[in-house]
Amino acid sequence: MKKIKKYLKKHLTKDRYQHTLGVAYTAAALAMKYNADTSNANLVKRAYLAGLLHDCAKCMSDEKKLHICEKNNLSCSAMEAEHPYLLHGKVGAHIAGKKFGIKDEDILHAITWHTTGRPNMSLLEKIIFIADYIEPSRKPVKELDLIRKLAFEDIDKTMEKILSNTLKYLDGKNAPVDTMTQTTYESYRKI
Ligand code: DGI
Ligand code: FE
Ligand code: FE
Repeated sequence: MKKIKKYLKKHLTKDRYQHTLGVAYTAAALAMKYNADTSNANLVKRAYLAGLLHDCAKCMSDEKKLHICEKNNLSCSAMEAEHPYLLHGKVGAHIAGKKFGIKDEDILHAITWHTTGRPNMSLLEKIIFIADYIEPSRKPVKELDLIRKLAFEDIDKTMEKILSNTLKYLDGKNAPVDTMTQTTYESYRKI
């Protein structure tokens, strides 16, 4: 954990590091809430660790992200090549595995999919996706207080709400939507 924090302090801006700690603690709190039957071993600690690492590649240059994908045979869609910030999850998971020896697939998936989500997410994947959106230092967005409350009441409804808001936000900016973000939204709308 010390090595990870040292790396993050070095490679992230101050604000991004602050956000990272917020996501780690928020994810741990959500894990406490949703691991009621304690069937998911060490969920709180794993959520904290995934939260710490989720944006570890966020402050890397686009060139470097693309270079890491190319060198390590990580798939890169046309959309991702054109908007390399969409790759920070995938590259982050790669760093978590290679540099920090994380082998827990669920943690690696949670890091990989934290920006777009994906259908049929695991509990840990949903926790990281949601914690990323609601952590205390996240800049206020529409209905954030409502979403923060909902996050501790109904995890799938929260997924739907966040995805719907993200799509509206992207539409308002005329930003291109990754097919996975759209597909994930459709899947949670049906639940
Ligand atoms: O890295 P963070 O800022 O903490 O959070 P994030 O990894 O969830 O990235 C958030 C941004 O990603 C937010 O501005 C919305 C954007 N995003 C999510 N899905 C898509 C997307 N941007 C585009 N262009 N297309 C998407 O499908
Ligand atoms: Fe991110
Ligand atoms: Fe984040």
